[in-house]
Amino acid sequence: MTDVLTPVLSAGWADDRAWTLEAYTERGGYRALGKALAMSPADLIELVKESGLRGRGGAGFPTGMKWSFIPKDNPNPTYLVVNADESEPGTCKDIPLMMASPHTLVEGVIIASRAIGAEQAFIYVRGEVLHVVRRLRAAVREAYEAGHLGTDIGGSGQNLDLVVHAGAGAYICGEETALLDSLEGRRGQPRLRPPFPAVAGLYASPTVINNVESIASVPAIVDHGIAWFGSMGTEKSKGFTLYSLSGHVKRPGQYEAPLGITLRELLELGGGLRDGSELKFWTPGGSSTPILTAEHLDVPLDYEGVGAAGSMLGTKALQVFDQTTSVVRCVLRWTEFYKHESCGKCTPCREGTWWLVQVLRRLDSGEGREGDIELLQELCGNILGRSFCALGDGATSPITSAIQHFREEFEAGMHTPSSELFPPAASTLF
Ligand code: L3W
Ligand code: SF4
Repeated sequence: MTDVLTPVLSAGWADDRAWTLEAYTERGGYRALGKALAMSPADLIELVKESGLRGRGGAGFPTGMKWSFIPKDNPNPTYLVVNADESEPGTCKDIPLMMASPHTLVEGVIIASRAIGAEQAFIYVRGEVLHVVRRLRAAVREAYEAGHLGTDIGGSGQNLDLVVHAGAGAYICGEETALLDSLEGRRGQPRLRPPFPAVAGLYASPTVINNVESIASVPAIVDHGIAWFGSMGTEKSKGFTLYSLSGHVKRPGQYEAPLGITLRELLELGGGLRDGSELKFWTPGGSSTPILTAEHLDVPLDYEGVGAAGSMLGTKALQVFDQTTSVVRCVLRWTEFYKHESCGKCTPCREGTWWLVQVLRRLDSGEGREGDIELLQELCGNILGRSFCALGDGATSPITSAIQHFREEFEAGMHTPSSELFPPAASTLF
């Protein structure tokens, strides 16, 4: 096994009152800010570009490159928006990070804002998690009082105001342009791209939107340098990251490790599968990424490795299911989620997810019809690539991949209910 745990973001999470400014400063917090304030914005962008940091929200887009898209001569203000609308099923890394060490994010926000020339930043938090909103607001208050936010930060001439905004609780508001609509006070629905937010985002002004973990990774890179960051991970997927391990495992939780670690290694860290469990299938990055099986235990969990295995690294939410789990029932649960969360803007996703649920429900209850598997595939084919945003595409991933790996379970759904094949009492999850 590689030298696995690399606690950087999660360092100090267990400390007494880890979330306070005092505790954060004691463990080296805001040292990177001092270094960043002594650097020019252009040098900061170059540093993050060269570090190879890629977006941790799902797409893996190079963070420094995104920052460099901000136009130099735009007369409008530039904004930084942190996407803290963590809602992808199985994904639970940003919330613990913000709860345990909100100042890591605040420090990252200040550094990123300096890099892109923003004097106003927002953290858009998922509406249901008011405890996170309170924790962040307390950290922002402390940062203002310490002179890390406000005017002339650290005597550098840098100004920054930071607002923590609570959404109303909708998965679609994690889509970056829907998030902007919501932040502007409208119903959150995706916008046409291009223009990308870097050109016309919040209030039609240049806007960088980054995931919580991406921004929170920046202070450590500034503090320790790009050689240190690049010493972890793989050639194209550099650094450390938070993997959310859940399901039929002994010790579910957040595991911070280099990109490129395998599920086999992470399971070892998590104490293995529960007694009596055998790995049946798993998601590498939440339910929007095609499922994988026991065959893929040694796939490197980086953007390239998971891609080559036919899936996506996504949010690195590793949901692990054992032999007691009905694939059909699990996929139905996920599809009900997508149907519920579909914003309704485009027909393939709005209508398609509804029909997918109808077909999956009858397969789950053992009342599937001849041709239902082909019908599911056809419906998915009409959603994938024809929807307005990634939610529609993501809704098809679990279905098409589950049919690919476990077709016989869908065939069984034409005569036998899932509950008979996989009695719920035998499973600890459903
Ligand atoms: C300027 C260009 N900017 C791309 C920017 C773009 C965005 C970033 C990535 O979806 C994935 C999705 C979910 N000029 C640009 C440009 N950009 N070209 O780069 O863009 P993109 O389109 O590759 O992805 P996305 O729209 O950000 C995210 C997957 O993540 N996912 C879901 C995650 C859900 C959460 C959550 O609940 N919070 O994170 C899981 O796998 O399916 O594929 O910033 O503007 N030419
Ligand atoms: Fe809305 Fe779904 Fe269309 Fe996205 S794909 S715009 S969520 S209806």
